[in-house]
Amino acid sequence: MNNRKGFTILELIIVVAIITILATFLIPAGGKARERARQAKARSHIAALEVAITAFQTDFGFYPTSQFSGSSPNFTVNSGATVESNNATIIQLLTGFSFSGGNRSASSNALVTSSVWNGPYLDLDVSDVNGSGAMIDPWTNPYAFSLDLDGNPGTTPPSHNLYTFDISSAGPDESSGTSDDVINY
Ligand SMILES: [Ca+2]
Ligand SMILES: [Ca+2]
Repeated sequence: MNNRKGFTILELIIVVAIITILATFLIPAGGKARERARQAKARSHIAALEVAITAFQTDFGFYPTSQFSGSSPNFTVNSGATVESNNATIIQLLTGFSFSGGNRSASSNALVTSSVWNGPYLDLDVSDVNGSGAMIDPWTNPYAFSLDLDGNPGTTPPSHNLYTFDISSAGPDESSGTSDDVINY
């Protein structure tokens, strides 16, 4: 009787071949599942942003922006202001936090500290924000925002939701304006 210990070379070759064949099928499937999960996360981020921005607008009468004047509780959008695109500004006004370098601190923005502010409208983890305080998508690129400030469809951006706001992620290819973008329009 053959008292065998360990593997023969042939057996090892067969095992390696089987693992290679399995990996060929499983790794792309795993990659696709991860990509689907990232896309789902981006869609859920945008849905949460839509709710948060709308709730802010309900309280203030305008979308989150640094282009305002007046004092609490009577704030108005600056005349001539047409759009707010600053991701970090919008995120600060929605969360009530100023994010910087992986830390967050309570915002001292006049809107946030006013009695009108009834947030946080959005809860974010520091991992959802980059070092400059901008909210990032699952591919670590900042979301692009265009929030209408003047109610005038003749002034764009926003280029799609003329009276409300456009939000977009560049998606898996990390390039904006392509078919894999995750958008609210
Ligand atoms: Ca406009
Ligand atoms: Ca894209």
